[in-house]
Amino acid sequence: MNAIPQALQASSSAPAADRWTVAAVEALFELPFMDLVWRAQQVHRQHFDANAIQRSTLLSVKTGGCSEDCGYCSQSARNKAELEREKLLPVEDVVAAARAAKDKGASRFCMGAAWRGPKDKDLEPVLEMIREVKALGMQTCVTLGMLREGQAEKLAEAGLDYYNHNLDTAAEFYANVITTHSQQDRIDTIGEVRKAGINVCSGGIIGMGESRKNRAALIVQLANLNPAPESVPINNLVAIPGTPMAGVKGVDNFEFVRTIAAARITMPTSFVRLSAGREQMSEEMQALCFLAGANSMFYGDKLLTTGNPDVGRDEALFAKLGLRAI
Ligand code: SAM
Ligand code: DTB
Ligand code: SF4
Repeated sequence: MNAIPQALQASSSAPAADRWTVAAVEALFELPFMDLVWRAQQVHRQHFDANAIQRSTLLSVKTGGCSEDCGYCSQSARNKAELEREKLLPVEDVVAAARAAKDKGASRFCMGAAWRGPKDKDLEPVLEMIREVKALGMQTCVTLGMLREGQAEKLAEAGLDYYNHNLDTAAEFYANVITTHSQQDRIDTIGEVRKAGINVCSGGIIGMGESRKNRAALIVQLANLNPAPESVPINNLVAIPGTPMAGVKGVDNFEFVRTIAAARITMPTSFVRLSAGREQMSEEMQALCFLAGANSMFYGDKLLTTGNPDVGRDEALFAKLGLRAI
């Protein structure tokens, strides 16, 4: 017998924009785990090769000293995380890192800067990074904070493929984590990115003390962005010493997998990225996330300031699971 309510069963038609409600996504979270993962895998297979995973490599091109007070972040000047601040890296160092990432099998290179948003003078060298990384034949992504009018167009002209800007957590929980900007500021930047014709990469962090309802509400916000982001990073909080989140317990592994499954079901054609926190996960946990519909990951020994599984370990996992990189 199939215990899944009719309304929650996979249908061949894509969900209309604004279809998802918090109640409907909470109902997904409440499904028996096996039913939820089965449903997510079914949706996944309607739109993707279930054995193919997209791989992006990250590089922090400007580290630390950020004016914002994001409670999870090692790079906020207000937090006490142990971190070497760095100025913007020279373009040639960035291109060398991108070339190395390509040689190891990454298809996208994502450059992050610890800024509230870029000043116009900061943007020029970043545009050069984008042009040169793109010339290597890689997809490009940057995450530079909030954009002012006209900046997204410049990024588009340089050939940028994706802009990462996370909603991070549900609107109702946002002020518990960040007070120096609002979630609406972030939604506005995503609007600028869309208007410029750049693909949107937007997701959030799980395990910051939010409720299940908050997690469902974040997924609903992302799914209803109209269109949903092409790429949806789901980060498991890395509780970094010296940040206000250092002592936060995080969520149970199954709850994290449920969140991945809810993202997959509500955003059937988006790449769902198993993002920060992979270093602390077993291989079996990662396989469960892939089974629940994650089909993208950060690949390379470092995220921005914290560790990620080394490339050899990931290659071994791909071989064990018969996964193919895209
Ligand atoms: N300053 C830009 C911004 O805030 O968009 C770009 C860099 S910021 C570090 C990019 C994203 O990394 C954040 O929005 C957050 O989702 C994620 N992140 C940062 N620190 C994290 C942590 N300790 N654990 C999990 N995710 C984290
Ligand atoms: C995203 O959602 N996660 C990445 C990327 N986008 C920029 C960053 C994760 C950072 C994890 C903590 C750190 O390494 O500082
Ligand atoms: Fe960190 Fe970005 Fe927040 Fe700055 S804006 S503190 S870099 S997450």
